[in-house]
Amino acid sequence: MTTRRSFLRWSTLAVSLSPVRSLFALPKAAAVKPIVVSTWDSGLAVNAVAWKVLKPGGYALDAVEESAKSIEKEISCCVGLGGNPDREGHVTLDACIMNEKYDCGSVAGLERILHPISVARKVMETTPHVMLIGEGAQQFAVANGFKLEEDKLSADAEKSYKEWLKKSEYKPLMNIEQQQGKTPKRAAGGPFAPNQFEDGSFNHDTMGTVAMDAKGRLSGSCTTSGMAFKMRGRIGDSPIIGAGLYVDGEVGAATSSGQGEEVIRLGGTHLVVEFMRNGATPMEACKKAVERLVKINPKKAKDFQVGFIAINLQGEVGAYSVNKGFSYAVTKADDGGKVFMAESYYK
Ligand code: SD4
Repeated sequence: MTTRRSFLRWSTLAVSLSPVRSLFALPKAAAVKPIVVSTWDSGLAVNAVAWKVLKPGGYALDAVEESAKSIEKEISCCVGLGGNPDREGHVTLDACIMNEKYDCGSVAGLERILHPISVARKVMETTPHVMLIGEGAQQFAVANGFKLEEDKLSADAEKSYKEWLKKSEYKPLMNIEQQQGKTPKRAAGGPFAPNQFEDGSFNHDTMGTVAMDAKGRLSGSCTTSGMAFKMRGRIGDSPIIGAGLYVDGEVGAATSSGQGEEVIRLGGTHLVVEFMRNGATPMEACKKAVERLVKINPKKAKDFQVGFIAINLQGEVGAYSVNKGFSYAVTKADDGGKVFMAESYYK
């Protein structure tokens, strides 16, 4: 039994040993930086754009904006105006951005604007608000010089929308390749997301990017056209700070992709960052957040996909998903980048 006296004896000893321990403590490994991590195989091409900013010493915030823009303008892809529409045929975009000082900006349900991520940054830098939606967001964009694009679906989106209209069934089985029974075009580094399938159809993808620059400043961005054939007005996790993206300059950054509703009710990326604050590595933090998600969804979790990626101030990387098939790209130290398959709760 520990008596008060023996406790005091041990604690005194521990205190007196601590300078000795710190004398022999291993020096902390230098942080890996700059570094950039993005969701999906298509994250590799996106990282390359961020790297052009990070390598010469640029700001992580500029890097994650530029990288998001590079995929938003990829009209044959599923982020940005080329993406699938809502069930009434409108493409509505969600995006947010955040830096290491808790500055953040977001737009949701934005139509006919090519770069929602840059509008989100404008909201962050020039307004007293964090989030603008729909018509107001579009008005703000136009007032700030963003061009109003034509109201038109991309050829791919038009094809899948017509196909979808035949049954009009909303069934987002995202990235669970086994269930879809289709082969993904997994062209690492290519412009296509892994859930564009050989037959040309695709489900939605979100580009989430987290980066740390050479000065150790963290930032993140998240951009998407949201779930294919969603209800008009539906907003997912991607533009919601703390759900689709969270950055804490003292801890780390995280972003997510997948079924937005599930991420929102978990407060997903904020949770990942809080796990890191309490000592978890990015990998452990992503895993713990996914475990929590499964715990609150014991019956449903097998049928939806959510994946988290995270980095911390040491430049350690983590990723974990509910179901198989969530990939992510890591670029650091001028290594050209690499795509990894995240571990998943259901194997
Ligand atoms: C959403 N999280 O709108 C987004 C969709 C997504 O891969 O991530 N797709 O809910």
